[in-house]
Parts: sequence; structure tokens; C-alpha cells
Amino acid sequence: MILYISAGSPFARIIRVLARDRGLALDEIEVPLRDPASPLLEFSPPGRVPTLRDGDHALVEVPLILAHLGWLPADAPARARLGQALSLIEGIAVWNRDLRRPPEERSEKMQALERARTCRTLDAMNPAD
Ligand SMILES: N[C@@H](CCC(=O)N[C@@H](CS)C(=O)NCC(=O)O)C(=O)O
Repeated sequence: MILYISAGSPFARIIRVLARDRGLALDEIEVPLRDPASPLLEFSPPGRVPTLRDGDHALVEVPLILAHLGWLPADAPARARLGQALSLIEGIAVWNRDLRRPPEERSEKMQALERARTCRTLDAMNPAD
């Protein structure tokens, strides 16, 4: 199986870390993002990483890749924690993308929303004693 990644992607890192942890040898191929010339687009229209290629199938979205590899937790508490962690990363990614835009294209409203979501989620994941 081949895992298409970008070095800085926190989503790809979830699969990369788990694969190392669980001793699954995945061939990792780094691809450019948001590039119409990306080789990923030849078989995976979303062009996102991680993409797991298993034979003729190209899987995207971390939870589906986890399920495909048999690594999706079965119990509700673990699924709830995983969902919070994935949602946390998603919010930070949106926030980070906005911060990297030219100042006139940034949205303070969106940043405030994502900041609040991040703080809420972190508080819930790490309740104060
Ligand atoms: N919800 C997706 C998020 C994946 C994602 O957004 N990855 C980013 C890199 S961190 C990406 O591929 N961006 C490329 C783009 O937006 O075209 C997942 O669970 O895999």
C-alpha cells in the first residue's frame, strides 16, 4: 500500500505515526498540494493527503483510512475522543490557513470562531483538576 503525504500535514501524520507504531510498512510518497500538476490527481480527484492507495482504490479522509486499516476504535468513548481530536486538528488547519493569507484576505471572525472551538475542545480534552 502507498500512502501519499505532505511532510507538514497533521492529517497524514496520524496515519504515518500509527503505521510506525503498529509495524505496518507503508510506502510513503510526498506530493505537492494545491498543484494542478500533482500526480495524486491522476487517481484521487480530491488531491488531499493523506491518500492511501490500496490496489485500484484510493482512500481519502482519515477515519475511512483508519477503518480500512482496521484501526478505527470500536467503542464509543474512544470514537468520541478520536472525533474531538480530528475536529481539533481540522479547526487549527482552517485557522492556520487563514493566518497564511495576505492580511486583507483574512477573516477575523473565522479566526475568532476557530480559536474558540480550539480552546473549548482542548478544555474538554484536558479538564482542569
Ligand atoms: N478531512 C481530511 C483533511 C485532509 C486535509 O485537508 N489535508 C490537507 C493537508 S493538511 C490537504 O490535503 N490539503 C490540500 C488541499 O486543500 O487541496 C482528512 O481527514 O483526511
